[in-house]
Amino acid sequence: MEESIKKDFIEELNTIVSAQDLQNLKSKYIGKKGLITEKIKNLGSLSPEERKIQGKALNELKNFIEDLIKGKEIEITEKEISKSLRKDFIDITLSGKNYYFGGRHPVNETLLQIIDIFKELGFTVEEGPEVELDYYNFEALNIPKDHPARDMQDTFYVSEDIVLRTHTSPVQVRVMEKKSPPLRFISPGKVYRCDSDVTHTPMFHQVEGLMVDEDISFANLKGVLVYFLQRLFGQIPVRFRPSFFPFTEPSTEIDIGCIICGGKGCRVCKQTGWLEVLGAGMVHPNVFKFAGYPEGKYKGFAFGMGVERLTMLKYRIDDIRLFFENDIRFLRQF
Ligand code: 2U9
Repeated sequence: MEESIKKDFIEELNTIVSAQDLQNLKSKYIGKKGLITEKIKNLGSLSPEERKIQGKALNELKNFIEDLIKGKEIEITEKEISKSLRKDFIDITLSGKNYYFGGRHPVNETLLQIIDIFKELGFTVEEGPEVELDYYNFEALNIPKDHPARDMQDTFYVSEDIVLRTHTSPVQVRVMEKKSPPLRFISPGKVYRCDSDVTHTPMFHQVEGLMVDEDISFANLKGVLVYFLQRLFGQIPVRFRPSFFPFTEPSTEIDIGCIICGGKGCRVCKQTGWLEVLGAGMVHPNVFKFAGYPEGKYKGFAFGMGVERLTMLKYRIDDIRLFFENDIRFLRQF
């Protein structure tokens, strides 16, 4: 009797490949209502001698079945593990994905370099509105109503007396209204002019600067600006040419030796050997008058530069519009 159960069990066990089927087989033989379990329950109806012999045989059979099921369990688990290892194989020798990191826009890079140099010289940074009163953009800078710099073609008018600032100079006027000298600061920011070609865009960035005290001279202007240019471009030659701005007197435009041809003459410097990089001058007495400073007490120098122009020279870029196209192939070069 026990021998034939044993034989059936082994035959069935050999066909089993899944954990679920093994569980079912286990229930069939040694589960709560299993074949062997039922037989053990029925032992009570036998005589004491028979019960002893049958009980021993059934117990041995139960242990035998339990051992084989445990063995099969291990076999199935191992098979399943190695199957999933094969399926989820990761080739750690493959090269990884490339991630591209964002970078600073070249104009911003130059702007931050300029700010750093002036900060080292003790200048602070001041900012102001881009939509500005005509008064701060023109009037207070000694540019009266009929001045050619106000030409409709250059200025974006928002209304009769409100403009998009054409330079960051109104920031200096606003600071002077609030603070008394000594003053030493720069005003970086966006400015707007109705102009567009390879060297002009309707919006560009300027850094202007102002230093005012009782005893400021053109020598201070020269010292600060030559030092600044040689920090930004290296040990290049610098020259000053006389010029005119309504808000400075005397006024000057400042050139550096052409960094493309080394001064020999090329297309970029229009064969002159020089590149114009800064405008500057001693603050006009009328500008101090508008700021409400006592007449004759203070002197100061001011300067201005276009950040896109300096960036174009530094990186030898020949079309200003490239800065605003946001072509990733262009931007990745910096
Ligand atoms: C105040 C007094 C004086 C600022 C100055 C320039 C000369 C100048 C140009 C450079 C290239 C503008 O970006 S650009 O086109 N700027 O030449 N700017 S002096 O003078 C001031 C400003 C504010 C109260």
